[in-house]
Amino acid sequence: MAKIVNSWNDFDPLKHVIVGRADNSVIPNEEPATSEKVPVDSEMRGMWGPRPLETVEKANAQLDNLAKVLEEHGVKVDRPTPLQWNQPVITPDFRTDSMMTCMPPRDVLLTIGSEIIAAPMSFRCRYWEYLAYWPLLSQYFNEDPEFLWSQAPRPRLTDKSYKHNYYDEKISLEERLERTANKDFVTTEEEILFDAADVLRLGKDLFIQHGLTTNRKAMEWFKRKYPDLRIHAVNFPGDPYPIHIDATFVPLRPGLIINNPHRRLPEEQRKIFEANDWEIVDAAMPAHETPPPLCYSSVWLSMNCLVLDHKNVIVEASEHNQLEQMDKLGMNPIPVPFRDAYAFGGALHCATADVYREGGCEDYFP
Ligand code: DAV
Repeated sequence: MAKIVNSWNDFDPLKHVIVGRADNSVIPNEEPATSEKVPVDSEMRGMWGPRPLETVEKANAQLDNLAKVLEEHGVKVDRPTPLQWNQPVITPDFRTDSMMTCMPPRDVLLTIGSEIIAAPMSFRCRYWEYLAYWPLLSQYFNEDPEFLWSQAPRPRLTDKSYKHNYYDEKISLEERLERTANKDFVTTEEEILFDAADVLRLGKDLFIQHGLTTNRKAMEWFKRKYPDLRIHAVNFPGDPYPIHIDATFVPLRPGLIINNPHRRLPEEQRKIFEANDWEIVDAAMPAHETPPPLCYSSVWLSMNCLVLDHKNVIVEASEHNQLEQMDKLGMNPIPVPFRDAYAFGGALHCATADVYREGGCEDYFP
């Protein structure tokens, strides 16, 4: 019996990680609050069905290569077991016609110390996604006597969990930004909802983005679950589609964090970083003007990097501005091609979930 699960942040030396798989991925059909999360000018609107096999194969080739690079850097890599995602989700409360994928593990699995929590996601199509990781978590449970295998309260996702007709296609960008600033989002406070990728872990402090995929009730749940940790709600008023914190606010090492210059952390919320001598640096501009085809995310996946330790960081190979910035910040960037996987749910940080990083629960903001 050995310790398998341990991770308190995104930058201590990475030793064991889960890398997603694109097999059987589906573009889910519309359900409450999905169209609100897809940008109005996106080619994805109204589109659904199994993703073209050729794109799945290309994504898998890059995911396999990422796994290989990680192994070359001494990181153990595990892979999920994809389901046949092209099946309906039926519960006593709703029915939706398909599931999605197990490509972005970061959205689903949240590692805090020796615990991994499956998130209570707000998408109906992602209701069973955690099952792809259950064989791995079962194995960790059998082998690591300290591993805490957890599941946040499962949401019912009835119609009460969403504001209906909240955004119509005519809403202007200004109105959207105003809603973000007013913390007025498409999901309601009916029940606890969060995606793991909205939670930024920095030891004793969790910075949680309040947005389209995470609500206030989730913050309250974290406060009660972890009385020894400090929970901070953060929001980024420049983001018209606030989904996940990892293309917005990305720590590189203790004391250094990059922030999306279009989604700057408000003055009030910067204070805790400044008071503790953390440097918040504007992230470099993305190298691309548009995301790749059939991709939900923005060009800011450029900053969605995977930090291996306080020096080494994996950055997408075509993101030359970001690669250069890493170098200037004293990091050693390792370029890995990954754009073919973006459409399946994100970049290098999204595509992984921590199992083991060295180090413990530090207090960076005493
Ligand atoms: O900028 O589109 C992507 C985050 C994916 N986990 C964005 C956020």
